[in-house]
Amino acid sequence: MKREDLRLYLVTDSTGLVEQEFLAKIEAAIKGGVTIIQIREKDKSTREYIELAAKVHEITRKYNVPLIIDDRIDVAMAIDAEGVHLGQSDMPVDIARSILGTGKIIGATTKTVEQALEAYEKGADYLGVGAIYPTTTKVKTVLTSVDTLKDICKAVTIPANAIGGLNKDNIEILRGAPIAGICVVSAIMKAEDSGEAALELRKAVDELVQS
Ligand code: TZP
Ligand code: MG
Repeated sequence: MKREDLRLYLVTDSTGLVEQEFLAKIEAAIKGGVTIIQIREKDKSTREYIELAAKVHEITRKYNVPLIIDDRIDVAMAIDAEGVHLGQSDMPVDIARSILGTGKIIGATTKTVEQALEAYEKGADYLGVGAIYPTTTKVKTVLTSVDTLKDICKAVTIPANAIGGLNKDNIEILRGAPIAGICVVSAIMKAEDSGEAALELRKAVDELVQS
């Protein structure tokens, strides 16, 4: 994967949205400037997860945007997604790599330098680091300081993204951290106009990362 692919990373949440709204939000967000999408579903059956992921993949393929599946290697393989994202309680990165091969993207959530080094050594392609701010998204997480984020970026040669409570008005805190981009859920999924939200975020993150 290219470092630039991580610039504006949308993690989806279909909670409270009917399927057509959900898919429309994703397409609008891509048009607005999202560079990579992760489907993250916690309450769906395997069948529902695969069906939804296939529909999202139809959209992402049209725009040449990589599709990552949270946690579920089986779902990623079922729809031939571009990759998976693994948390600290999910399948270890090296085992996922041996199943998926080198052609797929593997991302890992890490909150400490130690976890980051381990994910890197086991073959992760990129890291998600956070939560930087408290989040209202359904997730078990603790805060990670920007100093730790900077240390992680320095400790590994793979790209790292910041995640957690981020929006266009609060990412200034990340200035100077050598991140590849930011990951957001609410800032796009909860926006009335997800295309406009993505456009504004993309402008802000481009300015931040290139500085
Ligand atoms: N991992 C750490 S924070 C988080 C995840 C999945 C959720 C981020 O969601 P939001 O709405 O952008 O705060
Ligand atoms: Mg997980």
